[in-house]
Amino acid sequence: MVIDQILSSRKKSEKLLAILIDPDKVTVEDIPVLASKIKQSPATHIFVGGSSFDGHHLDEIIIALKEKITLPILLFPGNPSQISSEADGILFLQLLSGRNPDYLIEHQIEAVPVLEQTQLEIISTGYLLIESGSETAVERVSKTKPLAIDNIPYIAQTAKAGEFIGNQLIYLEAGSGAQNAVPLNIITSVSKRIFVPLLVGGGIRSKKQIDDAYNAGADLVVIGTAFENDLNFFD
Ligand code: 1GP
Repeated sequence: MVIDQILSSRKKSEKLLAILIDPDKVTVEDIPVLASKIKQSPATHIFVGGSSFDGHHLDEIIIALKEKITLPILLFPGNPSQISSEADGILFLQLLSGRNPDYLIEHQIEAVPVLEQTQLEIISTGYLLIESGSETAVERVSKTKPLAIDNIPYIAQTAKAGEFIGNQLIYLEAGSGAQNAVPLNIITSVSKRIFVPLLVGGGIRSKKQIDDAYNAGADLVVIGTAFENDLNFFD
């Protein structure tokens, strides 16, 4: 199980890295080159998903990836149309930072009949959108406001509530292509407060930022845009 691997890495203080592929921005023909670059990178996981993707060629993209790479592939869906039984698992997200019932429970209910037809490993993930300088796609699509960066106790408390609810992971998200990544003091406060693994992503553009996020307490860092814009990012 992917969650067991993540927990065991955390125990051993081994840091993890997910490359996020937005299926809206790639074609099946792009996958061989993309896959060989991922293979050369330090990535430990592949996430697939996007804020507004309609799911049209998702199976094909994942099948093409699996032909070339053995890394676990987790769905990171923006909506219930982004489910593919070809993946290994799904981050079953709850947007805890917002108060839009669609993203707190409605989409999750809608996804159940589809998920029941798959063997996907379902990983309950509390998802917290953090203020990052300007409006991001997640904010626009989910119609929710991010948590203010000056209210760290509230952010940590929200993450802890996610853990109490039963989330197996907590994800601090600045938003794809965010102007500013999640501040390091927020990563530290949240990581000290929770026992479940902490994922951090959004607006991370350099290897130093990745290391800083790890040192601040992130167990897994997610890189999307930086790799999308430069396939040699990890060279
Ligand atoms: C977005 O956290 C991910 O959901 C990755 O963000 O595209 O900015 O790397 P970037």
